[in-house]
Amino acid sequence: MIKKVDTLIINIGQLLTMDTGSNEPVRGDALQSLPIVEHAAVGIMDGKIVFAGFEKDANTLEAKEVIDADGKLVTPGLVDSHTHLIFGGSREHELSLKQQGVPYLEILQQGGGILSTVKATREATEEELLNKAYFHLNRLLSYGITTVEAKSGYGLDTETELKQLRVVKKLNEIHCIDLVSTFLGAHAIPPEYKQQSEEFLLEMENLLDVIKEESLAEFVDIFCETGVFTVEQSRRFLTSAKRRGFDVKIHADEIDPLGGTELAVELCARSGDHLVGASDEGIRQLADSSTIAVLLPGTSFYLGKDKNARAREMIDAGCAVALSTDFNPGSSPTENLQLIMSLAALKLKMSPEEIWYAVTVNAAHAINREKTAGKIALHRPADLVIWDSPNYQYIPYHYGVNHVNTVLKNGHVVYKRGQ
Ligand code: IZC
Ligand code: ZN
Repeated sequence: MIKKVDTLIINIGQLLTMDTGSNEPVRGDALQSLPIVEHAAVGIMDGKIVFAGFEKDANTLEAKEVIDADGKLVTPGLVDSHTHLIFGGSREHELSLKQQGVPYLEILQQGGGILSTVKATREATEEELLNKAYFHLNRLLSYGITTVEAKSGYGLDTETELKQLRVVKKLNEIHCIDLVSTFLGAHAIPPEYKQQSEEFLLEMENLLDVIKEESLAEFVDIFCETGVFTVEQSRRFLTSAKRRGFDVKIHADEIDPLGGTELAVELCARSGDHLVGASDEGIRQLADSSTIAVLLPGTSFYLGKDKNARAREMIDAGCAVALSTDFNPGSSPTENLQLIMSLAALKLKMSPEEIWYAVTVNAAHAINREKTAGKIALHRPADLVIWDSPNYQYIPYHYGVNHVNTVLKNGHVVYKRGQ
């Protein structure tokens, strides 16, 4: 019997469905193999996947539009689970400080770093922030990313934090990328609260109710770091957020090993992010938990650190690992998640299979989108990428360039190379 579809993608050399048949994050032995169909086709109807399998089994499908993938690799749209997308200004002036060896946290202590972006973000209008973030979203899309988490955290006052969160909400309405919003009001201590971190945290805590009421964020995050917020402050702040029904995330053990990894597990956080200084005990606990380890090797690279997150030990212990750009104007100014995949191979010693799980299925889990993003499977949104590549190993191997040929979001072509 003939079945009508809107779009049929034919002549797919390798189809990486990432459809493991389970709705759990992928860890342990399951990371060794990928669900691949060779000589495949994908059928799309009303923006959803209605067929994904061998091309020879697709001959009952009659399509309005046929896309010839020319033997290329097709995968789910990538998921970027940790970005600081909404910001004013930029920080290229800090590059020479970095070259002189001034540490990231010292630049912050001197009123630069995050606080320089806070100044620019406070000065920007909502429309300016929207236009700027829209530009970066287009670039993320061009790199094959169809779902993006976006944090606030460059306002550090009631008005500007809400302004940033409203921009995320608006972008989610007007841009084809799906956005997931995170409130990171506890990102740094602003100058007007110097030496008064408790009072500042109280102001941010008071914002939680309005953020909930207006559905401005799904997650609450905190920068648990030397000179920023302690483990005890992070525990209190995030517990208060959980009580109000938010899911939580933590910038944990990014620079100094404070025990943020253990706190993420204790609070059943959806993710612990960075984890460069995670202790042996932290890794052991993480492996036994549902918390996703979101690793950001672009940040270690950009900050010139020799030390990276111990991805091999985490994966070998049984942790569920995701990878993300950490796109932000200070410690990781890049929208290129493919470059992060290369760094994960070269610096974190992750295998291509582990890397693909980390930018699809596990990244979707890190932001509570495991039911809609990160897999090509029946009834799911047709978010897919056709790559200028013969196989999946090629993407982390050939580094620093964009391999995307075509991106489809909800079944529509939204990006094509050279157009
Ligand atoms: O703007 O520096 N680590 N927050 C915590 C960042 C990096 C973003 C920034
Ligand atoms: Zn971050």
